[in-house]
Parts: sequence; structure tokens; C-alpha cells
Amino acid sequence: MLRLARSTTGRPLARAWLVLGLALIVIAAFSAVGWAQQPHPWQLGMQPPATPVKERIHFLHNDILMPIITIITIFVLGLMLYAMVRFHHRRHPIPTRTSHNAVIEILWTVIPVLILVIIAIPSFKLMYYMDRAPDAEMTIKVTGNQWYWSYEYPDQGGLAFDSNIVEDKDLKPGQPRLLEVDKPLVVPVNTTIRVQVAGIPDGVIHSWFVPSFGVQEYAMPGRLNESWLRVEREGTYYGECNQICGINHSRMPIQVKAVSKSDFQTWLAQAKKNAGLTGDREPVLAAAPAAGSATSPAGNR
Ligand SMILES: [Cu+2]
Repeated sequence: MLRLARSTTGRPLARAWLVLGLALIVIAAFSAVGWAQQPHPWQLGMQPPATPVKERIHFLHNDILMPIITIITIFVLGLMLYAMVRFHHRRHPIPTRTSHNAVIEILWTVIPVLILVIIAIPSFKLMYYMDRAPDAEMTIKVTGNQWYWSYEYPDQGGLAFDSNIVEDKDLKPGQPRLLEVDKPLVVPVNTTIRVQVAGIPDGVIHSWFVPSFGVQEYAMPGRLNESWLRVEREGTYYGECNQICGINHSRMPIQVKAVSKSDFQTWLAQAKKNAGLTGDREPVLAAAPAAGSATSPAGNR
């Protein structure tokens, strides 16, 4: 049967393999060229890491979980194939009436538990690592509104602004649709930044999610959540609200520009000047729309 299939369809099969191989090479090339801070067509795997947290997430996923999952999958597939061949009705016409086997039952209970314990150890270590930064150099407060984000720099003179999506008709060449915003969050590279995330009173739950940073934090009304990031490469990073939050859920993207420390100071001075902030602890978001009452005076913790 197999020989027959090979002799009659040998060439088309070889061609199919060739096409599949070429397709895989193209996909691999795309994912390498992408060096993505945003999703790309035909992307495989996660976006490349820009923070130590995301690097550890990649390690846990690629180097710990994937090998374990692969071994389990191959083992189960092997068992199934063995059972299908060995106990085929032609080879094994009279089925056994075995219903219990104490040794096997203990094994298939204990071994999965051990595997879960092995997985739990690095998972918990990572969870505590990404939870908060004890040595943060600055703080950014993120507020989820319906439907846009507000950003505050409470320890940088109280600068605060809203960040809204750029509509399709206003997009400039090269700007990604549904990801570009009018005022991106700007952060300095190689700086440990505490990110506080909150929702507005009477608002809904959002989630501030930037894949390359490994940060995904709920923006809850009445609650202050915390995460942290330390961007290691300059660049523009995109994310989205990833908590289904209502009609414009898809229209509250996140854009973060990571710049050098000196460029950050230049930007900060200019942004404060534009906002009319002259000294510290100025009232913030004076011109915010009604829904933006979310933000509290700068510097409060
Ligand atoms: Cu949202």
C-alpha cells in the first residue's frame, strides 16, 4: 500500500515537500527580518524581548516548557500507536478484561504531579521576579479610560497626558493601523521603571499589555496595580488593551518610545514646557475631558 502510494505519487509528494520547505524558510526569514516590536504577518512565536522580564518569559517558554511538552506529546503519540498496532483486532482478537492495575495507576498520578512541581519552580520564580521592582528609578502611572490611555510621570514634575489612537485616515506612511497613537509613552532605556496601572472610577477593566516588555497588567477601577519594565533597546514598541472593555476596545493601542537617557530629558523638558508645567507638583491633566478625571494629582502614591 505504502509502496504503491510512493510509486504513483512520488513526484508530487517530493514537490509538496519542496514547497513546504521553501515556505518554512520564507517564514523563518520573515520572523528574523521582523525584529518585531509589533505583530507581523506570518510571524511565528512571540515578539522579541526588550526587557529582562520578557527574556525570562522566552526562556521559560522555549527552553523549559517546550521540551517538556514535546517529550510528553511524543510519548503519548507513541503509546497510542503502540496500542493501535499491538491490540488491533486481527492481531489481538480476544480483548483482555483487565480494568485495574495499581502500579500503573500510581505512576500516572505521581509522575504528572512531579512534572507539574518541576514546572512550578521556575514559574513561581519568574512570577515573583516580574511582580515588582524594589529598586525602581522612576515611576509611571498608567490609567485606562474609555477608550484611551492616560500617562503620568509623578516624579518628573507631574507631566501627564492622554494617548489616543491615530485614526485610519490620518495615518502617515509606515504607521501601523490600530497601533499608532498621537502621544506615545516615552521612557528612557536602561532605567528600571515602576509602572502603576489603574482604572477610572465608574470605569471598566482594561489591561495594559506590551508584548515585547512582558508586561500585562489589569487597569482596575479603584485599585492600583503594579508592574515594572527596563527597556534595553531604543525603539518603538506597540501593545494593546487586552481586556475586552467595550465598543472601542480595539481602538486604545499602546505605543511606547524607548529613547536614550539624554533624549528622554530633552523630550521631558519640551513636553513639560508644552504642558505649561514650570515647577514640581503642578496640577495635572487640567485640560482632560470629563472621563479623564481618573488621574490623581501628581506625586501621590
Ligand atoms: Cu480597554
